[in-house]
Amino acid sequence: MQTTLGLPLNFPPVASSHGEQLDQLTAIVHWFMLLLFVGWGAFFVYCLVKYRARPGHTAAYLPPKAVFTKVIEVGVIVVEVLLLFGFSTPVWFRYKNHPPAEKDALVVKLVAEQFAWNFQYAGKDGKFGKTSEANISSDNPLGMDADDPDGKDDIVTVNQLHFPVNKDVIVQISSKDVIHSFNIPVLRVKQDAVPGSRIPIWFKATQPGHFELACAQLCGLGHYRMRADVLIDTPEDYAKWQAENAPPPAEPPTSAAPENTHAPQK
Ligand SMILES: [Cu+2]
Repeated sequence: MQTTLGLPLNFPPVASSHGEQLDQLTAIVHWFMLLLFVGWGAFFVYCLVKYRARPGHTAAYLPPKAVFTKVIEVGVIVVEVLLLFGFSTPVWFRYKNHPPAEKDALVVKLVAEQFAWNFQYAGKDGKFGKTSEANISSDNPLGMDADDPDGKDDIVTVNQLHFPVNKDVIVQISSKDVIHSFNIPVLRVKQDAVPGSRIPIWFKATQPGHFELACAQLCGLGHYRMRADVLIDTPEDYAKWQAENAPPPAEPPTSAAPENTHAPQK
């Protein structure tokens, strides 16, 4: 069984650079909570025995005057403040205050919908094609603008997120209909997809592999099947995937009357 800081938390494997720290934080919180649980439990049993009903002993409904309990209460507050500001906040800020630069990262746009994940990659030119609600249809779930030259080389996938290992990835998350939640357990990332907002989340994978993205927000009847394949590729495999999935180059404009060299002779 996998342990973290001596606790059998048995998390899924970690495949992101910040995941280890979050796991350690979870373990620290669990240790403190275990301490608190045992401490308060023992105190509770002590009170049950000491103040039990017995002859010659009547219950007094007065606030406690003991200094000991006050010390414990202050102790709990100190520990909780320490947990929040000493451990959680620094770990959170270290992750959230340092987004990678967009120019050095792979940026992917994501539009969630009932019940699928639509990804858009900028393609070779590094520019995302325009999208518009007006263009959305069953075979154009992102509403890509067919006339926009920036979008000609964009790669669009459904329920398939590819990215290279050891590279910063920024996913800009949005939703078409209701609130969904982008959750990749092995990367320790989770972010709500909110209609009308574009929320960035970032991570760097530390190992290649095939993992799962699952919606973590009950979003309707088909919620259970709202999942996607997460494929963390080696740089070579990613380049190969990109090349294989790039849309074919636009056909060069043909002249008004093309010469037909294969026309049957009359
Ligand atoms: Cu969902």
